[in-house]
Amino acid sequence: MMQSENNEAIFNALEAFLPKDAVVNCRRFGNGHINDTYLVTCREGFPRYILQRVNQDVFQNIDALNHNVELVTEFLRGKVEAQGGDPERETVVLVPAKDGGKHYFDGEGQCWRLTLYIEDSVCYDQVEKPEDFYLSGRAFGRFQRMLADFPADQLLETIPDFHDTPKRYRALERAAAADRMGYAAKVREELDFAAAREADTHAAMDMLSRGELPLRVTHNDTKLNNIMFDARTGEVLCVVDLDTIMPGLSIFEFGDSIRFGANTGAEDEKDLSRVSLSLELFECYVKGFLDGCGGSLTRAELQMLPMGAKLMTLECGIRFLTDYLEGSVYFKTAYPEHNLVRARSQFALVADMERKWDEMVKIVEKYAAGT
Ligand code: GN1
Ligand code: MG
Repeated sequence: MMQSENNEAIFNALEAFLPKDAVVNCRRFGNGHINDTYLVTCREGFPRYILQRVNQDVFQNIDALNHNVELVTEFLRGKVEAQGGDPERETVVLVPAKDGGKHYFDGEGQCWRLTLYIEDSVCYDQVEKPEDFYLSGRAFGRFQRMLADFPADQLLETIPDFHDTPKRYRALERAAAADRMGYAAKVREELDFAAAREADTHAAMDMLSRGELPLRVTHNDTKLNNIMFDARTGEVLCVVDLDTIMPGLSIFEFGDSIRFGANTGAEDEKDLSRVSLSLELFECYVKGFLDGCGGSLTRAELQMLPMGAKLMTLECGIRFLTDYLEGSVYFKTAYPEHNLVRARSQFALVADMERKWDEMVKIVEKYAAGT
């Protein structure tokens, strides 16, 4: 019945939530780099579910994480209900365990959660239709607006300094100096690429500390594949992957989507000639995000959107490279060089953004003028 590794732990976790004989099948699901995710099919009379084991190497303060996820899902449910929407399709619904808790810790201290699977939904790892990218931008813009009155003071910082780009760069320098795996010499070119942009890494954080960019409540992982589309209507249903909702910057929200979705190649593209910034997709997303934000962005935020895209791409490359140097202990990898391949693809995209900088700025100006 089970097709995955460590069946016993999975089975045991499922039993904490569901009747003993309910589950028919459980298989790996999605392409997340952090948690273990499974699609659970049950016998008739039950919906399908998503089971996740939360990665506690990454989320070291698991109680803070669970606190946030429970708070955020409740909050979003209230919002969707108030708008007359269907919370079971338009929000992530945590299924309580038999003991009443919304997260379950097994005997080994592993943390599990069960959520409803959204039927007739689809998510994309790459943009198939530009229109979908527009819709995802609008959805993330709206999502940010929806979180505007979230009680930020109740939100715990699950991963401190998550998008603090200068700190991410310093972590890379430390990893290169320690050179645990002996890879540093081989990635000299990549290290030089990052070093040449060290000054850039400060651009957003400096503005934040000077009060020139507002701190908002943000999703912080705005990849296209964290949006579920309705398979029948093509509309956006739901934003998923709520683990990193924390105070953050809108320009990074925008930027991470561009990094992932407006790349003509994959995040882990080996053939760098396929990696580039699609200005067409960039424009779709700008339009969508600004429509979704509905005039809530400040002039400084608007002006910094292109920099948000560059910084998120640079930062992600820095993170992949750091993890490579440290022996790939953070991101899931499919082969030994995977993180290096990812880092190179991110840096190639940064370089292309630099080539297309003036066009990016012009596109943003065109749409910002109308807000
Ligand atoms: C991770 O879990 P996933 O794949 O949605 C990572 C993001 C990175 C992303 C790169 C908690 O997201 O920050 O941008 O990989 N999440 C965490 O694809 O580190
Ligand atoms: Mg995800």
